[in-house]
Amino acid sequence: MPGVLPDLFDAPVQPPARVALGEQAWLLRGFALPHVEALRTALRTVLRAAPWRQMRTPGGYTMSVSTTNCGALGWTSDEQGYRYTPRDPLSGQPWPALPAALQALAARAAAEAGFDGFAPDACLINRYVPGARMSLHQDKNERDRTAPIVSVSLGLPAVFLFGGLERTLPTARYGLLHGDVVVWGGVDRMRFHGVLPLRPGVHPVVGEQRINLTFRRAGGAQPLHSGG
Ligand code: MD3
Ligand code: FE
Repeated sequence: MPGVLPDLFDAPVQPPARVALGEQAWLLRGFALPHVEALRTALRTVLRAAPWRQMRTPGGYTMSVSTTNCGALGWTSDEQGYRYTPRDPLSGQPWPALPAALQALAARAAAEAGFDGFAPDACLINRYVPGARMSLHQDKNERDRTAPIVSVSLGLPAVFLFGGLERTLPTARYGLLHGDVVVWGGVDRMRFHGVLPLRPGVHPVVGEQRINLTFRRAGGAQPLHSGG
């Protein structure tokens, strides 16, 4: 049977491109890889106006991740609580704009996962250095819970915890790699989730850090038929 064995052995062993995390939650492996340079360029522009800062929690802790935002609304936290604001509290200025190319990337990822017409108005950007983590939580400050959330990972790999609708339910673990995108909405929108402490390392493009961008609909529901 000439040909058969070479074909088999030559076939690259590809991990699946789409992993179902839940009924309405998808991991899209490498979905953002063609857009890494656009993401890094946009990030540099955002950081000039709204640099990294470590937010305080209402409980009096300082978060181990550093954070910034772009878009009409940005997520902030201080002793008063968690909320979305139209201005950066550090500068008093509106958050930097959400670049159209990033908004389009988030919308295409959402559509891949079955959420058509996603129009994010907020992009929360987290920076993890080795040891930084995010404890198990739900994302519940967004007004529009019908919209999904789209997450883009850059840089060092992280172990992501994917739990249930109650804090005490068991969690599954997934590695999130440079260029991976996660989309979750619908019945999976309110799942508890977190990130284990980042392991030290050097990513060839991004260096000694992991950056995660989450695109959200934080304000009211988008008007139906927006844009005609
Ligand atoms: C949530 N960020 O900013 S996003 C956050 O990697 C946040 O920085 C994490 O949680 C980060 O609020 C995780 C990835 C993610 C993936 C799947 C989920 C979050 C999810 C499924 C359900 C709920
Ligand atoms: Fe979250």
